Amino acid sequence: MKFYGFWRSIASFRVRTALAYKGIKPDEVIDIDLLQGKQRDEAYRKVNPQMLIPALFEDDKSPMLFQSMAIMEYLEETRPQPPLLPKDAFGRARVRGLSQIVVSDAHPMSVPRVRGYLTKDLGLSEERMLTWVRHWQSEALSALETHLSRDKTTGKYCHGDAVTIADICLAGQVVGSGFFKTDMKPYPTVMRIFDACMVLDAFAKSHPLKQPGAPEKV
Ligand SMILES: N[C@@H](CCC(=O)N[C@@H](CS)C(=O)NCC(=O)O)C(=O)O
Repeated sequence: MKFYGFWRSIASFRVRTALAYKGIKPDEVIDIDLLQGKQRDEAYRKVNPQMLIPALFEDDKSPMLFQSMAIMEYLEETRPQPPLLPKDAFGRARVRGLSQIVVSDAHPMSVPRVRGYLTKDLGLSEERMLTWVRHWQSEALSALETHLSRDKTTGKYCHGDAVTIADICLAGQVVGSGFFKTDMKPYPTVMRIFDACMVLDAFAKSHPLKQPGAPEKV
């Protein structure tokens, strides 16, 4: 298995955590340095035409797997134990819905290509761009907090007492929000679940700041 990622990438953190949770260790991990814009190099464009990480290859003959949600679902289908989705359809829909608040609605607002477009193409100051990022992060965190604090299906983790893809997405949202110094005080349920996740080995060792080349803090 070959995994393309980068320490700072929250989408890579999601897939890295799912791999670790399922006890899968890629044979090869290739860093695509987002801070140097390496995702746009011709060599990586040939791997993933969208010029985004993560990407995963099962083996030399497998197709390129792309988009973190699709990759996590692929891992769940091919390695069902330990599960990352509930058994019932309502539960799976809730877990996917919580995940999509992060993956579809919030995360895209803060990725390098969007931040670069806001500052370089549209001329926003760094401060205004950060206000944009924090705004969309707060919207997602607020939606997660409301869901998680009012739903009876919330348990130790986002859905009951077993880790799911929603917890992986929540953890990425919290770590990503930390990178941009978004205020986390209004989200106690999100933070309670984050803390419960981060004591688990799969989450702790997959943390962006625990990866080779990462700084001690950002
Ligand atoms: N929806 C995608 C998002 C992938 C994504 O945006 N990855 C970021 C890093 S977290 C990236 O490669 N950004 C490069 C860029 O914005 O130029 C997924 O979940 O995999």
